[in-house]
Formats: sequence, structure tokens, C-alpha cells
Amino acid sequence: NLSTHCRPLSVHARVSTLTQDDLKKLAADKAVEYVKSGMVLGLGTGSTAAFVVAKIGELLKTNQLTDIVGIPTSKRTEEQARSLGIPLSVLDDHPHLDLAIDGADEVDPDLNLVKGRGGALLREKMVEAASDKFVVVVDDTKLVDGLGGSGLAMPVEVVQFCWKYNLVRLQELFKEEGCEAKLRLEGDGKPYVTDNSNYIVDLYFKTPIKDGLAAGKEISAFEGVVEHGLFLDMATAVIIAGKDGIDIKNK
Ligand code: ABF
Repeated sequence: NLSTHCRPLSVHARVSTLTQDDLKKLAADKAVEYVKSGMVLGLGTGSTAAFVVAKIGELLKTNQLTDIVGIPTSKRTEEQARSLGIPLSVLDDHPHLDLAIDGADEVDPDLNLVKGRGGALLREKMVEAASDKFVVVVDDTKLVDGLGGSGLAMPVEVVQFCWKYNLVRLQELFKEEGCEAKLRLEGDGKPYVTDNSNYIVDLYFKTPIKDGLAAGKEISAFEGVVEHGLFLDMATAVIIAGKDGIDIKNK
């Protein structure tokens, strides 16, 4: 089981300049310690999760892990896992997962999350909700006092049909939080399209969301909203890498 502790890094590691990627890899490697042979495993999306997938591929190649079935949370992750020879399946065939490991955009003190800046929120939520354990890997820049408090986006996946109608409704819903809603665009100015052929409306808050549970319910009640990036009461543990070492917070 994951236990709460802070493992200090060596003096050398502390004084040397660890990059954000080094921290992500530290968290990823720690999380992979909880992967056991025979597991059905949710494979997250994003740069931190990519380190997890790479490590699992490495352990399978050297037979330190066997009989893993990976359930990818995006086409990107599916491609990476396939290229590493990780056996893959889908929820249809493996509706029950032992463990899912994924990154996050924000983590609050109760281990509630904002996810989906990478655009994979729908598949992430489906896979992670089906897992016995959901371990989140982040560097300490992701910690916030309240969700929506980082000033960065909280994504909502919406159907393409009349997306503007839902964008306006979402912005109105969070008027008190000073919400600004924007359609996510690609570099070429075209709308970003998710793996599920939907659009993403990114919500930017001036003040954190007051009641995440109520907010999630209200967002989901809009017809045409497919999923939102509030992952509440889902993480069983969060592995946080900072300059001084790894901290593991358990639910
Ligand atoms: C996924 O990747 C997403 O839910 C989240 O948006 C993002 C985090 O990316 P990174 O690890 O690159 O910061 O986990």
C-alpha cells in the first residue's frame, strides 16, 4: 500500500538543478513501483503519464513485469504503448482495472483534481472511474488551494453542435467566479478536436470554484456537455515530486 511519507533526495540531487521533467520522471518511477505483474492497468495521458508508460514498457521488455494489460486513455497514449510492445485492451473487454496512473493539472488539499488540459478528459475519467486504485503523478507546481485556482484552464468537452450556446451557458454559470470561457483552438486557429470528435471549452476562473461537487453536477446537466475536467473523490493517492523529494498523499 502507498504510505504517506516524504523521501528526501540525496544532497547532490537537491542542490543540483532538477528540471520539471526530472520531477515528473521521479513521480512516475515511484508510481510504477505499485504496478504488479498480471494487472489490468489504466495508462494516462500527458507528459508525466508518458514517463509512466515508458517505464512500464522498459520493465516488460526486461521481464521485470509480465502479463500486463494496458487500457490507454487517449490515441496518443495508445500509440506510445503500442510502440513499446505493451499489450492493450479496452474497457469493453476489461471493464475492471486494478490500477490507473495518470497526471493532473491541479490537485487540491482533498486530492480533488482538475484534469484535461491535455484534451483526454473523457477517456481518462471513464478508465480511471473503472479502476480499483487511481494514482496521480504530479510535480509540485500542480498543487492548489482550491480547484480553478491556478488561473489556467478547467476544460469541458462539448459536442460540436452549437458549441457557442454551451460556451455562453458555462460562462454564465460561473459568473461569480469571474469565469471566462474560450473555445480551445489549435495553432492554426481551427478548433481543437478531441479523440471523441468533440470540442473543448476551457474555463478560466478569477477565483477558485466554491463547491466542486455542485459545479460538476451543474456542468453535466447542460445538454451537449460530454464531460468536465473536475475529477472529484477519484484519486486514491497522489505522488508529488518537488525539489526536496517525493511526497505521497493518500485518500
Ligand atoms: C493528463 O495530462 C491530463 O488530465 C492533464 O491535463 C495532463 C497533465 O499533463 P502533464 O503531465 O503533461 O502536466 O494527465
